[in-house]
Amino acid sequence: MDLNVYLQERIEQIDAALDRWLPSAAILPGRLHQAMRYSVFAGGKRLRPILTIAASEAVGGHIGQVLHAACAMEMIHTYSLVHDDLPAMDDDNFRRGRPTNHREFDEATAILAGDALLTEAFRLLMDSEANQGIDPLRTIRVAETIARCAGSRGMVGGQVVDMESEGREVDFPILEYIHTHKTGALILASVQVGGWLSGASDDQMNALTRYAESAGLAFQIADDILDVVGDQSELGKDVGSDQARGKVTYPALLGLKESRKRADELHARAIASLELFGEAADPLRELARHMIDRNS
Ligand code: GRG
Repeated sequence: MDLNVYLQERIEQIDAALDRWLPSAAILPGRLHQAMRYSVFAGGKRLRPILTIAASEAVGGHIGQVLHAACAMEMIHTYSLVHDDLPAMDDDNFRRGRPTNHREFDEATAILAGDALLTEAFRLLMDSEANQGIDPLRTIRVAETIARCAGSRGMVGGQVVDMESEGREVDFPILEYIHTHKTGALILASVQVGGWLSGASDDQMNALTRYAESAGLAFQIADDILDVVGDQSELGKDVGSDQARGKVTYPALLGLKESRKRADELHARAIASLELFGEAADPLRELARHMIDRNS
């Protein structure tokens, strides 16, 4: 399969659906809706929604069963970036190659746009039309998983420990906690949701979970490496910011060479976990490579 063609097709489907489901800037409160759309349509890679769709395809499902959930994952991801960039957190000026939300609008609007994106994501997950034909228990399980992965036991928890660790000496278990929670939890949820909504068996769910855990951690190690060796214009954000903030990263603890080796090992583990799916998991296989070989 040609990954670029696959990505392009999926991105177009996801963007069209996001445009349909996000409130229009013509609806009150227009500025808030404009701010939500500003960050959602700022040119992200759409990795999480694509993983949801690819996981569904791996278990014999189709995009129509999971598109709403895929878009919800992207809304939650975007909210996390908007809040992460705020002055109270990373205080960043650029994201996805353009001014951050609070720079383009104002701080209160950015906070509320993030809040509204998170809330809208759960509305969409529960959308009665989008859930037609899906066992309601699966929908409940999906919402529960996403809430857990995004909350204090997942992404928010990872963010808090990351902030608490800035400028401190941190050991490997804490670094792994940060990475598996701040980044890994949402990637895990994205993959699991695709499987559940498309009727995956327990064996298939276990395999998808192993895949997502390995690929998610490899993705974050790649992100740490890019912060050291990446190109600012391709990344669309500042390079070297982790070190400047005294953040704990893989390259800081293990060095670049060992970090790359660890990412490769995790990639191999992710691929091995997909064996039972055959060709249907080719998109997931290609995505795992893409997640560590990327330059943005
Ligand atoms: C504020 C609750 C809260 C959480 C913030 C996601 C996050 C947690 C912080 C963003 C900072 C960061 C570098 C996190 C690591 C995860 C990561 C690599 C995010 C960027 O994801 P990409 O590369 O971004 O998929 P695009 O823009 O392509 O969607």
